[in-house]
Amino acid sequence: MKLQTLPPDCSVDEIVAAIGRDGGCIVRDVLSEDALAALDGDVTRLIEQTEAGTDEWAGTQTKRTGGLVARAPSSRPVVTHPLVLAAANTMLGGFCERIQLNLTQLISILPGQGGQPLHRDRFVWGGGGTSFDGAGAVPREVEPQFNTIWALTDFTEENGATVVAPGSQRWEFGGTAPEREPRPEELTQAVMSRGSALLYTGSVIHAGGQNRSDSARIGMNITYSLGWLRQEENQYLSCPPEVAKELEDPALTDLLGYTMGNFALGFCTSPDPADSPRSTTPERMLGRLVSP
Ligand SMILES: O=C(O)CCC(=O)C(=O)O
Ligand SMILES: [Fe+2]
Repeated sequence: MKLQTLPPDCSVDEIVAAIGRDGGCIVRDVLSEDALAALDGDVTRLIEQTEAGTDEWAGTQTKRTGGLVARAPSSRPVVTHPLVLAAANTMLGGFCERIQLNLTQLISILPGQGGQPLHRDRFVWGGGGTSFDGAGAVPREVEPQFNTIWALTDFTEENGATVVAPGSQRWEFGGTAPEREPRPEELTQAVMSRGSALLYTGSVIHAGGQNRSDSARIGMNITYSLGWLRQEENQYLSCPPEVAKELEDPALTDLLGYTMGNFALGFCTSPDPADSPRSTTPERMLGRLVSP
């Protein structure tokens, strides 16, 4: 069974329907040539500077490069892509008042890298280690995460296009439910052209593919989560206040977490002895709101 591939002008409803059914879908050719060229500039440099992983999970023939909002300005409009954000808000909005950026990571799978262990990304919030369980502290019925992998090279069967088990987001898991490993015929690969995106939930079973080709497969993994969960990539360290306050798009600053998650979630106090120690909001601390 294959994932549905939607055209770049598809609607949010089409995306949500496809993900509801299969756990993921591809939207083809979303990024313009200009956006891709800008990304190439940042990405090539950053990947060159990155060492390969040290364990089976990260991949010893895989380079993972994070902190993209601060270090790759070309990633910023991708993080705030309107179609993706609308789909993420639709799928997660029932479980939180505000979604947040969860992770930014270039994943460059080098020739010779074997397949990554199959998993549900939601396992990070507990429940199953690197297994398929992943219900953990977040109730099974609550979808904590909305994920994207943007193809910066073509994704092919040979070079390690993401492996997905369509429909596995609906399989029983968590609590006492037995883990079920997908059978080979239940797996497909997100074969897509450069500039396309794989969109998928935190509950669908998937993995990075094996690279049997002679060149790298480069994807940009950008994920979002419910605003009341701990972010997988610590955005306050990866994009600290002095960088965040210079960002042009307030929507991006909000996504990083420099805003209130709801009326009481995420307030703060200035560490500067010259400032008042009264509790305040991230917006005020970053100088985005000047009133008291
Ligand atoms: O690189 C990929 O295609 C998927 C990687 C992945 O699933 C992960 O690192 O959690
Ligand atoms: Fe994953």
